[in-house]
Amino acid sequence: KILVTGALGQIGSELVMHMRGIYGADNVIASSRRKGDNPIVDAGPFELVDVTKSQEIVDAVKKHKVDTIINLAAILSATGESNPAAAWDINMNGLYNVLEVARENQCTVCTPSSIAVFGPSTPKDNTPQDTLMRPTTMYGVTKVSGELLCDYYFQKFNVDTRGMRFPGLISNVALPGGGTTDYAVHIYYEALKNKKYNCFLQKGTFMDMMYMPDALNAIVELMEADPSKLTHRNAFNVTAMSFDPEGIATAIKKYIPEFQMEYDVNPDIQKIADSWPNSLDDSEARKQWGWNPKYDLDGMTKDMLEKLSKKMNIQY
Ligand code: VAH
Repeated sequence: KILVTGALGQIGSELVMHMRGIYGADNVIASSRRKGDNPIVDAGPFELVDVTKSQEIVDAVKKHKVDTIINLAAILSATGESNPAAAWDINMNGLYNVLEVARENQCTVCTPSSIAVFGPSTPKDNTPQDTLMRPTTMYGVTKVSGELLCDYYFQKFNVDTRGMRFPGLISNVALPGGGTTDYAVHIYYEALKNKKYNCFLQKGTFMDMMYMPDALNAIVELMEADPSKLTHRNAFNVTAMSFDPEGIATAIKKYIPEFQMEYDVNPDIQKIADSWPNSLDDSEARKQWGWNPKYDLDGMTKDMLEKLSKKMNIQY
């Protein structure tokens, strides 16, 4: 049985449905610290779990005989800069609680990391799997610490922990919450609604990105990977594409020729984006567990616009 924490967030909203399609609805328990009006809550097993409250994790694990925890509960980079204490509490104390429950109940744990583990002193192009990681955001600090904590629980207590460093994730089901890469999601909604988008990052800000279907496959494939082949655990570089605002605007114009891009740079978010790599080297993930993304920028743009135009009932 699989417990997904933070299941009503950007990744969780799709991962729960994806995993229920593979493993059966009753074998994937969605959980979140509040119910919200997400259809997932009534589509299968759901538990109220606040990862900062260890007993709530224990209760869900024991009630459902959970053997795998996908820990998605987190505060993202931009929100984390405006509330660093909350980011530390949920991202670190929450992770610690999950790992302790996993140790006592023999659960496997997947906690996604992020390109946010890298900082200004990290090589920016083709960033290696093993390299300098001195992040300058609280989110990044919790993600690099989280990677080290997960590896510690693997080495010291033999808890089967695995993770991947996700780039910006683009999806059309649930909106992301307070990420630096969120512009690449909002731009598609705005392109359909207003045929223009006012971007908070400047031209030439290259970052790694990935379409959500590839991210969902990454989690399942890593969790199903043969452990004897994994020489890394937390966490694998994974990417599918790298683009800047002009790149995604050009991709959209292929389908919406009248689309206009404007710029109103947010210096705080620009600072975060500038501290991250331009492109990752994800050859270790490809070698050790067969990582192989399907969507490039054009394929993602075509699918995003098709899905969103149906969802918002807007033709283009
Ligand atoms: C964020 N979307 O922007 C997340 C992610 C790499 C970016 O960690 O904070």
